[in-house]
Amino acid sequence: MNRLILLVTLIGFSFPAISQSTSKEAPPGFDTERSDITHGNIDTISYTSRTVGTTRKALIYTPPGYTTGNKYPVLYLLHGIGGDEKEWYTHGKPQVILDNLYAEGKLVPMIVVLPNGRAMKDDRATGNIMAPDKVEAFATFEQDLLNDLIPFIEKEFPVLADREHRAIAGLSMGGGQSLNFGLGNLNQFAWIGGFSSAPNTKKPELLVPDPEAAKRQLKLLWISCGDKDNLITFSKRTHDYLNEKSVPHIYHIEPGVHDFKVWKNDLYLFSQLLFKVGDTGK
Ligand code: FER
Repeated sequence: MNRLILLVTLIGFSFPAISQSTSKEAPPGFDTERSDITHGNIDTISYTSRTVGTTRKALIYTPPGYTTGNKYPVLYLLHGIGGDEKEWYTHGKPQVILDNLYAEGKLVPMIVVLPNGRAMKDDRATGNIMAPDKVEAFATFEQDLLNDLIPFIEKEFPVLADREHRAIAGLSMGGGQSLNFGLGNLNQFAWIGGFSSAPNTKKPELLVPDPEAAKRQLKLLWISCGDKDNLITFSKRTHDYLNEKSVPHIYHIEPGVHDFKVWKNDLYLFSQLLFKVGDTGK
């Protein structure tokens, strides 16, 4: 049985075809900090970027019970056009959402890296965030991620450094980056999520030029969007193409607009799927 189908069956979504729409919503309190559980830890790290020629910052979340005696899979979680490495932390409280999920035994222990996806010398979200050089820097981040940040994380932290233990996901511009970089580097990423992906998302034929390779290599391809988000066309066209080429994926449309209510819910759902069927051999 195809592992994606098995996965989807196990987590309780119905699976009528190659993909399905879902209407799952996180329960009340999923993003409320609890004092009765153990918490993970958030730190800031700095790495040398040969791509940009500067020292760059990222946040890193290590899970409750983290120990350097274990090795962890890694999720790279990317921000949007108006954000930086702190955007998820400030507006999305991923550490609270994930702490609560760990307390319920619903997550595989993983490290989450929150990079700055605007790979240029001044990588702050100031001035005209739509300026061409700033938008271009979101594409340049592919090189920074692959050649600078990932090697740094793998040198400094106890991580499982293979594609089946590496995930990439993000919101909006970060969703487009995740689909572009993930699907463009299937030798590096087996778990890919685009939340409300922006117009930087490559056209489907460029994004997945070899559907058979994608079918073989993907463990999870998640595409989600709010139903009232004007950017939904970019998710929909990707979903339509994947369906046409029979590439398994989850297409999650939920009530909402282009905001963190949707993205927090996406993180809640997506994170629970990660790294759960990747260890069975291949
Ligand atoms: C655009 C509309 C939205 C665009 C980018 C965005 C580069 C990104 C939005 C976000 O990250 O929230 O035309 O062009």
